[in-house]
Amino acid sequence: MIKGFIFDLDGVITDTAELHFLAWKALADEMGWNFDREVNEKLRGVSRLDSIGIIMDHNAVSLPEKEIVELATKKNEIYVASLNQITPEDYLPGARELLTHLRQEGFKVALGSASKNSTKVLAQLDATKYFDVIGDGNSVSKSKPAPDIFLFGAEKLELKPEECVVYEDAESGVDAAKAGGFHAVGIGPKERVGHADVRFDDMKQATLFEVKSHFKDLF
Ligand code: B16
Ligand code: MG
Repeated sequence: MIKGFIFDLDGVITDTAELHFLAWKALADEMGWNFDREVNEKLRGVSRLDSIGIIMDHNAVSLPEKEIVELATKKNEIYVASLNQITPEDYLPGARELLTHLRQEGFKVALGSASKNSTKVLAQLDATKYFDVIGDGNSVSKSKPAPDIFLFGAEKLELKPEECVVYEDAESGVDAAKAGGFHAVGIGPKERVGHADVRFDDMKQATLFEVKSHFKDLF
């Protein structure tokens, strides 16, 4: 029986990818590093420190650990300042409707994001009220594709993985959901999330009705 839903944040509830891009771009420009939207796409769902690692690899740069952490912190300050521009108008189309529907139907709901800034993003969206549990980059140490963040959410919801549906837009996020034994809903193109149990192009299509139709024996 499916009793709960666990949502990734960036790319599922709202699109913070553009703000991450602008913050990484500001840092990269300052450092004289090459960074574009194609490289930014590789950072989808990836933790902050792993992200700077990908950007440095792209530029064939290596630095001492302390300096890497300082630069990632600098990017984060730029990013966090930019979060003030997020408003309740900035849900991805369909996301608020789904969260409202799940509340009405009495499902348990958790967040399962890699971001350490998720509470700020949820507050800006006025979305905190939709979640029983917040699991984010501060909750576990192993990031996706490890299943830890979703296992954390399920445990706090007092549900087993097979009782939960995970919504993810990142390849590593779908890997994490499957590794944990969750039912995975992929949001995005086949090349990225085609390995999910069911895939939709966007959140507008990923309604409770559609998900129930797909997993019909489990509801
Ligand atoms: P922070 P998600 C991820 O969010 C983003 O997709 C990824 O680009 C970012 O690096 C990561 O959060 C960490 O974010 O720097 O705020 O801790 O998709 O897991 O909700
Ligand atoms: Mg995501």
